[in-house]
Amino acid sequence: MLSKKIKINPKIQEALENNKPIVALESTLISHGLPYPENIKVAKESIKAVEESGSAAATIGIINGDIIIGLNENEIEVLASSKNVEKVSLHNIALSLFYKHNAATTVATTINIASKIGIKFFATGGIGGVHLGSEDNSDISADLTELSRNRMFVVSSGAKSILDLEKTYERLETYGIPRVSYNSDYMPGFWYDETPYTVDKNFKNIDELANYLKLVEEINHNSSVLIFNKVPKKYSIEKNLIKNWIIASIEKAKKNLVRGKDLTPFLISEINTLSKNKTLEANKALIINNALLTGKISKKFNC
Ligand code: PSU
Ligand code: MN
Repeated sequence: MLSKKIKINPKIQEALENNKPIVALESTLISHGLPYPENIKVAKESIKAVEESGSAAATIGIINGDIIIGLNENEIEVLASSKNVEKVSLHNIALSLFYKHNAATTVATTINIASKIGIKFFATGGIGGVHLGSEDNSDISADLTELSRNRMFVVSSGAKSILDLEKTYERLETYGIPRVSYNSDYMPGFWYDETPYTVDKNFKNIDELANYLKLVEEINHNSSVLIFNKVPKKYSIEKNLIKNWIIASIEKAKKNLVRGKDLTPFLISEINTLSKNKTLEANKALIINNALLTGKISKKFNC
């Protein structure tokens, strides 16, 4: 039986009961990844993109200690605009429920919750991964462990550019997580379109990709599958430009003693400023684009 702490939106309940395609969306990118009011627009446009493709969109978050599957407009507004929204991963989610907080779910917690109720697809911007300097600070996102523990079909533009992408790529392989893509030979770098790391398979056709995912399900593969979708060309930023912004913002984070779960939101926001919002525009575009692709794949998968 599902916990009373999990509240499912009637629209999503109906889709679950009738075996309709559903795409989960996360809320950390709303509360901690994008500034207000752009975050609300992106949240709404992502839902719209999923629905236009014929799937139901379930944005997941925590309101007053209840896990909501399918946040409504008011609830999205709360998570987008309140100052005291927690960022919850697996280590702190139960505390947040216990103390009845408002909280945003990361990739890790969204996957964990969505798979409990049988949602198979999830769209995000960029996953968390192995941070630069992990040899010293051991900062590795729980997104990776949760991807390894639940079978979810996850569309992203790779791992966030601020990370050690080579180590992240290798870690995915260690955990047995297939790294496939839609229309690119390499893993994308979030704000830029190509890293040097080759994908396990570049699918050029959604039918074939959906059929492959059916096989993954049929063999009861234990981990998630990562489906990479690069940032739309028009928004892709030159890698070397980004590199300088990353170095500068990591320096600033060190000076200000920003660590742990505050690090990723701090770096993203610093880099948005340094790039005069070029990275913000790329981030917005890729999130909506990923939602659209996920909706299409999940619809095909369901046929
Ligand atoms: N994708 C975005 N922006 C974000 C995130 C993803 O475009 O802010 C969030 C996700 O929720 C992801 C989190 O789980 O960043 C990673 O945080 P950390 O590095 O602390 O694990
Ligand atoms: Mn971390």
